[in-house]
Amino acid sequence: MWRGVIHQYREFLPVTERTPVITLHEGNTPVIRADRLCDAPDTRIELFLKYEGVNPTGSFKDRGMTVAVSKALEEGATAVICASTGNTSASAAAYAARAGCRAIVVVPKGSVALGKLSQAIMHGAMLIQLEGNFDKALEIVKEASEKFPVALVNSINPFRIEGQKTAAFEVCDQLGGSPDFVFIPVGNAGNISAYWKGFREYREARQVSTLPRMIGWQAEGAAPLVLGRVVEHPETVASAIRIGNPASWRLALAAIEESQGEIGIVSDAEILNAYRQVAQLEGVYCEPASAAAVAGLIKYCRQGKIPHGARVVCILTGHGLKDPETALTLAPPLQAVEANLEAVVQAMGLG
Ligand code: AN7
Repeated sequence: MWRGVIHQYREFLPVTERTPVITLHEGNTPVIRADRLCDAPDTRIELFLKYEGVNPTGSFKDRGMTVAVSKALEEGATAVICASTGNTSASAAAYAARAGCRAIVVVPKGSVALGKLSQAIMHGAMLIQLEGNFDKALEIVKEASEKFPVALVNSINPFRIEGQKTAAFEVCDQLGGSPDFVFIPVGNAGNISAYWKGFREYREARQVSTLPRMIGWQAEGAAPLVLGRVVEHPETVASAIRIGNPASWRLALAAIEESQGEIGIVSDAEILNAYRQVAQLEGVYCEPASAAAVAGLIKYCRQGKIPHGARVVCILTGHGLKDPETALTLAPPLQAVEANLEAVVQAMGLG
């Protein structure tokens, strides 16, 4: 039985026998071969989708949350707090529920996808909507955690990064070696930093002999790392990465530089196109933020920037069901037909 990332990768994690392990058996997500998405006549790449959307709460955040909440509990915390664009709050709420401690989640009002809000509510978190964006929320919870006895579980908590690096170990274990390229969406920049740490540690431990290039992607209206400056009013259809002042700024730039990678921009139109393409060509449903990496991949492939035969992994960070509202905006208004064969045949375009 798979028992979660702490059990699986214990020797790489800051836990001891005294750490109470709070797990939902996260991790062990599939790498799915994808042959249609970047199909080009002259360049064949070996593409895999790391489907993190099938984690217990539907996103990669569970990997970091199992470690952060377990350590918080070990240190005697009775409440955890986070700022979130949605997925962190869903994950914190679930793991806190399992640990029997309180969760306080602070989210930007009106810009969290419905699935994520419903999770925070169902798991019994205290949900505080802020008249302000994610960056402001993060500032506030940081200060709150310094002044009150609540443990911060955003990715500035190093235990979060420790847990999230297990995704890199898994990719290597599943592929039987390191990939050549990793495509990944970047918001608060914790995940790209965590993957790079994971790949490096796995090589140091001689589990793999090479390292991938880290290729990060930001949305056009929320691209501080690409622009090299804070974005005061970040905007993008991908609400999960609507972040203007990423906490792991320096770590992310180091990952890109050390891996001889790159960080690029994709537009909302490119994100929505990729969102649909990966669902319709590969049968894999991810949320818009994850599609930013897919959009980057499609762009990169078109530009011929990936060598023939390269092994590429694209990280699909969250499940499409998190944000059904965005999916529905892509379809014409749904209409019903009369309940008889003729009406249905006509609707099929065969009448
Ligand atoms: C689906 O939940 O920041 O660069 O508060 O939900 O590590 O921030 C979510 C981020 C990518 C970006 N894909 O990862 C939050 C939050 C999805 C996400 C990202 C997020 P980071």
